[in-house]
Amino acid sequence: MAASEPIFSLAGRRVWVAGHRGLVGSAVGQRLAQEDCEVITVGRADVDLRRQAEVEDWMAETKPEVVVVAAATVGGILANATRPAEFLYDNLAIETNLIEGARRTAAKKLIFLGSACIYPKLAAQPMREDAMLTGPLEPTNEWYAIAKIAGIKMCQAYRQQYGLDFVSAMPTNLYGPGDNFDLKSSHVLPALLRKVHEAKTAGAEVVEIWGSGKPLREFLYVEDCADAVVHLLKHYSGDEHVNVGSGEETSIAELAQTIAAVVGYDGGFQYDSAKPDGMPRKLLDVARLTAMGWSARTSLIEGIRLTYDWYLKNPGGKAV
Ligand code: GFB
Repeated sequence: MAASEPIFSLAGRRVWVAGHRGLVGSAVGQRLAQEDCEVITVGRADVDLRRQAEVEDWMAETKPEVVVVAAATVGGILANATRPAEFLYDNLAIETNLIEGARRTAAKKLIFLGSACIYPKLAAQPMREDAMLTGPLEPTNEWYAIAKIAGIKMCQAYRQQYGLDFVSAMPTNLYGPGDNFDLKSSHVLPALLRKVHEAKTAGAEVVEIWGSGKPLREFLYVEDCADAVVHLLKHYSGDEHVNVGSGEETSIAELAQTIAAVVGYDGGFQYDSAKPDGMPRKLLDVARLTAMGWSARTSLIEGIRLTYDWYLKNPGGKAV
């Protein structure tokens, strides 16, 4: 479907991308370079986003007109399950500081980025936006989910009480250049890319996969996500959060095969049942975003190729 006329113009606006060094934030910054706006950022050493006074002072000084809340403490299933306090505290602090800061400085627009883990563990699939808060959460990521649900509710409350144009987008599992390849804290896609690459290089015959390999996940290339964020900034204003996904799913076992094909690894896989599976299935219903004239462009295999190219040029997955 073709996009309608924008309802919000970024032209000439000062846009703060909070979390500009992260996976999504850096892609959003690059995507915004194509728009006629000024992107502003601040490093962690100058402003700790968990400290309200530091955030409010910086915002009072720079007065961003548009705020992209891409800053968050994130990680894969193990990081989420083993660092519950950090995932809850950091994310609640960051979002409350940024949303309240945007109110104080009268920002014209704010977009809050959440995650598909806000939906109940056993939500009907594909998951529609109205499935939020209809059942118990997946225990491995409930802390992160609670923080992200609070962020959505804050945007709704600020719209209601102050009439501010604050919206929320819920991306599915993201991956791409600049991802975290640290095996203890990363998500599955970069983890398997690294493990398969290292197995190929070492001539190893087996790569270990956590869990049963049966869970289904939807993956979205991060540059597509950044494009959707800009689309929503320009085309969306409303209370309800909007799902951002590719609309396609794959099992973890199939993902491993696809990664093996891209890397050129012909060894086997072994499943570690001591590790958690997490959500059995996590596919977003993207009908609302599609109706707004946006859909994903990058196929999973193409996105994995682009990510692998980046990984090879950035040893260990650290940007050089
Ligand atoms: O990507 P992932 O860590 O997060 O794991 P979730 C997805 C699936 O891949 C799980 C399996 O079933 C993992 O057990 N998996 C297999 C692996 N091998 C590996 C591996 O080597 N590393 C990792 N990390 N997984 C997270 C949430 O859930 O998704 C967050 O914890 C957030 O809150 C994020 O929502 C997007 O998709 O299970």
